[in-house]
Amino acid sequence: MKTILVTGATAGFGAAFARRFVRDGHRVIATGRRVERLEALAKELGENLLPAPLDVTDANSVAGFLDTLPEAWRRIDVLVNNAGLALGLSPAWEADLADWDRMIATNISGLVHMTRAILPGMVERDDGVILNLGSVAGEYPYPGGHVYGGTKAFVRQFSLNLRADLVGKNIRVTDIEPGMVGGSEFSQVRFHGDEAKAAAVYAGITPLNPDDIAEAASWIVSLPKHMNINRIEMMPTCQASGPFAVKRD
Ligand code: NDP
Ligand code: 8X3
Repeated sequence: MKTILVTGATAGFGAAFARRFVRDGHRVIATGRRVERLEALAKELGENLLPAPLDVTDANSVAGFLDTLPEAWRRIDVLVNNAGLALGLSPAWEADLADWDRMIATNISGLVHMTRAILPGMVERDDGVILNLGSVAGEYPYPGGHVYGGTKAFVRQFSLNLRADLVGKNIRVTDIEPGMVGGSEFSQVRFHGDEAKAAAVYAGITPLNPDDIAEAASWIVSLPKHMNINRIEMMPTCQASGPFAVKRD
């Protein structure tokens, strides 16, 4: 049984990870800002789910987080840096700077601070797995992707650079890079609660769903210590990369 810390477990992938890991026989520390959702998850999953409210953008809370946990839950075997968001899809020159700042604070600073808080214990024990939620947006540009894609490119390179420091240790790092995934709150958040715009993203397609991503995470966590999956990129079959955009007169 591993102790798995999941950030952003109140919705989407994070809730699916919590359910899947508990089903796999592990125990999960579920974090996020919406406390009532964490409590509902604890009620659903029982004693192997510890609800622990945390805003990853609050550097002091992140730095002191381990000390707030019951003693028996402080040895983190797996860190899932899942909390993240996209905000807006308008062209860069019209984008809201506050949206850009919040994406950077959550997807980059939050993830980096969580990693810095948990990694020393893993190094001390020479044992651990870090799963970072990147995205195909970190690899393939698209209009309106500007800062969101930039944050996910950071997540990919940070993940690979962590491995460069950790070479030879039994600490594995994977960047999970999904394409379109429905059934989470990702698009509602991106469009600031506009349900019609969010629904239009998945109209007429069968996207991946959070359980598909949890399937990959479950597999990675189950692998032997000598195996590191550096990156795993996945898309629904209705999605593929396109040609370069060329503007002709
Ligand atoms: P959701 O919006 O459904 O879930 C996001 C989670 O992040 C929520 O639990 C939310 O919890 C949490 N969160 C957001 N901000 C903070 C914060 N400051 N502190 C703590 N938790 C926070 O999105 P998804 O499940 O779809 O996305 C999960 C991850 O996967 C993200 O990093 C996203 O970028 C990435 N991803 C998503 C894809 C998709 O198509 N859905 C594809 C590729 C990658 P709360 O609000 O309660 O704090
Ligand atoms: C989420 C996938 O294509 O909306 O990271 O950026 S996409």
